[in-house]
Amino acid sequence: MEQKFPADFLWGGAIAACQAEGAFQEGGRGLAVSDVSFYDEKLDRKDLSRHRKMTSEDIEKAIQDQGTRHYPKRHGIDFYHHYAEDIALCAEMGFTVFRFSIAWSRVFPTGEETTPNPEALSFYDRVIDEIVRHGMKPLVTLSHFEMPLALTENYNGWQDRRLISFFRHFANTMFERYSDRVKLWISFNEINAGNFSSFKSTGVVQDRTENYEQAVYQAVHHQFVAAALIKQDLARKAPDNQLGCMIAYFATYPATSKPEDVLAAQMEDELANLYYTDTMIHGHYPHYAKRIWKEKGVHLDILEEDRTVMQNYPPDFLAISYYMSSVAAADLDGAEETEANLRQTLVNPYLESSDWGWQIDPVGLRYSLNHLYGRYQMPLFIVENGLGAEDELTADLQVHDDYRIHYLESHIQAMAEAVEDGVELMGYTTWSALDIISSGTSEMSKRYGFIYVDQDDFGNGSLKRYKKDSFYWYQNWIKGQ
Ligand code: BGP
Repeated sequence: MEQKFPADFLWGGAIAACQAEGAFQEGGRGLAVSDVSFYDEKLDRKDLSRHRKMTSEDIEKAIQDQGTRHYPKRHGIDFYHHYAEDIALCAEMGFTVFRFSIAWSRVFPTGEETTPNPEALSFYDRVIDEIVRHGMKPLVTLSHFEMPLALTENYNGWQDRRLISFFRHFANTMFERYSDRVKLWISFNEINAGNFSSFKSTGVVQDRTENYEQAVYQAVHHQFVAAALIKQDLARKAPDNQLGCMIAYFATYPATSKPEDVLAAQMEDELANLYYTDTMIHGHYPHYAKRIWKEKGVHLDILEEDRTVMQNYPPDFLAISYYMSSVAAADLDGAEETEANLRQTLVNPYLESSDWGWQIDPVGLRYSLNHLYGRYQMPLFIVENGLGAEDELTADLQVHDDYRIHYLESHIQAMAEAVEDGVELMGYTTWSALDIISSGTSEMSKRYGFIYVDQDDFGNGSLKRYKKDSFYWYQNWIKGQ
């Protein structure tokens, strides 16, 4: 590939604390919502529906569990102790940006403390200093599906307006401590996950509320307000910093050219994606929101002060994760549905799928970037894109992941086309820099990294890191930029 990107384009990779850090009972960390996700060896990789719901019973069982189930996200890949080695490996690939998240429950174990945990502050000092020392820019996600479990137990998560002040205190503590070295921030990872993985993203437990839709939409409203408030705070504290908003973007195609299917695709795009970005970037709810609320029986509690801060403090950039595209139809009439993806969708007969049923669509990435840039005229940043696959470590300790190289090449090619189309793109952090625990299924065997980590789905292994073929491919690609 000959594509050239702007000289200041950022190349890198991403991880998340709840999938990589581990050390869940070390350094003063409190339990996070991710700590109750267990690995289910009977899981159906092509049906995430079971994993999207978390019941009070599951939570209690996880808290009381004395070893009947395995909770991989509590251990991650032990980034907590391997961070220097892992960051050095990323620097060796030539990364100019490294995306990671700060575990809220490590800094504020119950989410309600006023004083932050000093061991957490010094841990993230060390991580950030390593990243900067290696000449990479830190890109920090403040909330990546890892909020303190206590906030779920005591408030049913973001359903309660008091989460805004708890989160604001956490964000400002981070800005005060790190905004001299961290210049790029993301408020909420995939804020639209509030609707497709509500517990992970908002801490709302379905069986603890009468009207689940109401609870979830209200929770997301509180997150919109919190994102605007911390943008106001950051602008005052560190005007040279940038705060982005983020969604998982699902390019949505009509199943046929039947007008009803085209309308269905437009409405699915609004419901799944644009409801979030329109609200955060335009600073107010879009025209179609009222109909969505009416049809779902939702009556949001919106204060005047909410409207004011949302209108006055939009984000600086729009970050997206992009893995797949989806298909919508006015009526299913025999269309094949799949629960494999992050969201329920129809199968696209023109696309190949990963072993987990995620529909691979690089053209959809170019479509998505043009669609979003055309709508917002705001700099975009692809902060997740990658292929989950069951990699094999050979006897001579190699991983021949040419399928991942092909996936990434085709998506980078699509990005280059979008840049040529005139889209302003800040950078690209692949998911994931190293093999880490899967967000949706808690598998270790669903690998995304350039670096193979020796660990199985039950946490057995040496945790040794091995460079895959894609490590050298990406190193060479970045060198050529
Ligand atoms: C996104 C999350 C990431 C990442 C990705 C891949 O929703 O932001 O944390 O995990 O999904 O999903 P999975 O790990 O389930 O394959």
